Amino acid sequence: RTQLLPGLVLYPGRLARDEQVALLTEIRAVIAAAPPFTPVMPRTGKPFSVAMTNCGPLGWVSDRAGYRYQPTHPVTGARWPAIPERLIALWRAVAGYAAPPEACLVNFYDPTAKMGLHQDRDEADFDAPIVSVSLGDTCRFRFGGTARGDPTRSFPLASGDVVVFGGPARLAFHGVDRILPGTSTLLPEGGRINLTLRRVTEPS
Ligand code: MD3
Ligand code: FE
Repeated sequence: RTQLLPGLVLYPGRLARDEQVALLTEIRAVIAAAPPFTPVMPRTGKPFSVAMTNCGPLGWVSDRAGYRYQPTHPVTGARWPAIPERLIALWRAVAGYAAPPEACLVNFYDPTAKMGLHQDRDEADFDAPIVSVSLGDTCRFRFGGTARGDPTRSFPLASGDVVVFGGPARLAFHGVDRILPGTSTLLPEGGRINLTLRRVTEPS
């Protein structure tokens, strides 16, 4: 593990290839139950370039009404499928937070997709970290401070890398500049999948 910045801990290659393959099989089952949807920006309705789905009791959605967590899929109306046990185990191993994750947001990047600089602040609990798992092509990830104008750094995130964003990093601005096509053979279709494990509600 490498502490890159205060609160930002990188576990390069935390998942071996066979673990990535097993996790991918579980994510395929999540997709079958909860098909990826294209969220749109609040008010403007501009579509994201990233497709998304979720597993867990709550899932993150965005539409013209705003960003929020909800228990059901915005298109099918079904409850989100369960978070695979191997992701719960990963959370237990790296999050340093007793309560289990409530949401796992699954982001799908085609080779042209990107995610602009943003903060994740739709959760009621900022004490819990966010745990990120990358699968497939490497991306250039950008990470700054808690104010939009703060200086940023970028670093690659490769398949099997796990990052924990806690403490002062939890409310930092971050985004994905670009996908580096052809950098992984994990996904036959190419592109990148990112999973983020999150607490959403205040611990009771
Ligand atoms: C730092 N996802 O889903 S993962 C997101 O690669 C998101 O799909 C990116 O940003 C992706 O919101 C980045 C790394 C990440 C996730 C959440 C964070 C970094 C974070 C929350 C706070 C600080
Ligand atoms: Fe984010």
